[in-house]
This record gives sequence, structure tokens and C-alpha cells, in this order.
Amino acid sequence: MFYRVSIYIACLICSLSLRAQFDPPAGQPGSRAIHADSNVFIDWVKDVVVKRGWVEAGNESLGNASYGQESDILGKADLSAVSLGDGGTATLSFNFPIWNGPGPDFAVFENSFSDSFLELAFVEVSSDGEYFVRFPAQSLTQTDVQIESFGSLEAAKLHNLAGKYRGMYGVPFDLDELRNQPDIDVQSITHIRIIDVIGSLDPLLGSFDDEGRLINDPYPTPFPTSGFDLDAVGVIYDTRNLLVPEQNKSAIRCFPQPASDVLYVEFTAPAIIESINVYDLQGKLIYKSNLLVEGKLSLESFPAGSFIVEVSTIDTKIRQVFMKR
Ligand SMILES: [Ca+2]
Ligand SMILES: [Ca+2]
Repeated sequence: MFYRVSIYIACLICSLSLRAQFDPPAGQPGSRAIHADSNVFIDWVKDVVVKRGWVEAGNESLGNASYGQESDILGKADLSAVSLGDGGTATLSFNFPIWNGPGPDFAVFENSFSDSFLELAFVEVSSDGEYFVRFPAQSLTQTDVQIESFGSLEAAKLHNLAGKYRGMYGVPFDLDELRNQPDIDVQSITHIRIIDVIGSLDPLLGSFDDEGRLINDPYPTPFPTSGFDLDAVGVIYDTRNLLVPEQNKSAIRCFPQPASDVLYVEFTAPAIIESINVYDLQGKLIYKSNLLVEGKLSLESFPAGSFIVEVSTIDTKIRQVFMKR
């Protein structure tokens, strides 16, 4: 009896310590997933170099993963993807460097058909294409039983791992988490590297999270589609947000920063406004109007946080981040 009670308590402690603590699958309350159609994305991958991994890390005679081609990673997410294979990598570059704006700065898309069949990857960034820093990944999935080829994972047990949502929903990454890392500049990220997680529970083959836990994900997957399937990476902030063209430099100003009840939008040259949209950082449209009375946008109905205001005039469109206190 005592033995059974001890086992019960051990299991309880175990299940408590492995309790989900990160955000849930796309579409559920609190999910940080961002749909590919979201307005927050201003650009997508321009160039890619893929190094395929093995179909099965423990059986190299099966060769490399082969599904998809590099061009499938370019442009907007569309479910066409490249299978990286066990431990395979994709090194991505962009039209403009990515910078650390408020909230997530880019998002990684896999092509999973479900909320629970998840293949995972690490994400690293670089300011020179040579030296990369990894986002601190966390996996709270149990490590006693191997997730099989078509086994299930829970998104809420995964953090800072690409592939935690179904296809067309990007996993957001916030460069702010890496702002104190030496040898990269989070205001100028030129390359992103995606590295397949080898989900084996064999410590000689497997992959570890930031806290030294083995990451359990479907293994083996001895098919041409082995490993993480990289569809796309969407950019939320790049240096174009900072480099306003010379002729527009003082054309619009939003102040104060942070704002409380009112945000003033000031034009230094005559402008005919077509629309004013405000998005939250997940890309959800939360305010829409086609006029601005006395240059004021009332923020009374807005919660505290960061937002993107997008002002479209007849000849230009300007987006600026603002904070409400
Ligand atoms: Ca950020
Ligand atoms: Ca694609």
C-alpha cells in the first residue's frame, strides 16, 4: 500500500512539474500564434541555404531527407516546405536587417496538418552570418517514453521552439530576449538559422533544451519528409521601419510616447487620409477609421500595451509603433 501511495505521489509531483505552462495551440485563448495573412508581416525570406540532415540520425544508410526544394522557403507561408531531416539546417537571409521592435520581431512557419503532430526546430540569429545565438528553447514534454513517428505533442509544453503550431500559423520570436547577448546586435539581425531538433531520447543522438532536458519529438521519422518542415519565416520589423525615406522624414509624427488617453498624429505637409488602422502586435485589427478629428486618436477604449498605427494617405502608407500606458 505504502509503495502504491509513494508511486502515486511521485506521479503527482512528476505531472505537476511537467504541467503545461506556455501558450496553447493556434486559435485557443492565449495562443501567441500569428496567421500568415496577418498585417504584421512586412517581408519574408529572400535567400536560403539548406543543409539536409539524415532521414534517421541513428541509421545513416537511409541517406538524407529529400522532400521539397529551397525555393519552397522563400516568400509568404503557403504550406510548401523543405524537410530538413534529423539535425538539418536552413540559413536564411532577408532584404533588410531585422530589428527588435516592441513584442515579437519575426515568426517561423512549419507545415503541420494538426495541432498535435509537431516537429520542432531551434531558432538562432546572427548579425554577421557567422556567429549565431540560439533562442532559449524549453520543452516540458515527458522524457520517459519516446514520441513515435506519428505521435502527439502538446504545444503548451513548448517554448521558443519553431513548429509548435499547425501550418499557416507562425511561432513568434522576440529579439528582446537576446538583447544582452554579446557578439550580436538585436537592432540588426541579418541571418536566421533553423536547426531541426532530433527528438530521440537517446542522449547520444538527441537534442537538449536550454535547461539541459532532452527534447522529445517524433522519432524516428524514416521518410523523405523527415524532420522539421520549414515553410516560411515572416518579418515583423526590419530596418525599413527605421529608415523613413528622406522626403517623408518629417511628414508624420505620432506622440506622445508612451501615450495615455490620446495619440496625436501630426502631418508636416498637407495629406489626405484614406484610412487609419490600429493593430495589436499579434496583427489583429482593433481600430479602423477613415478620418482623424483634430489630429487626435482617442485611446480610451484601448488596453495598455504596444500597438501599430498604420496611416494611409493617397500617396503613402506609414506604420509606427506606439505604446499606451
Ligand atoms: Ca522585439
Ligand atoms: Ca513555403
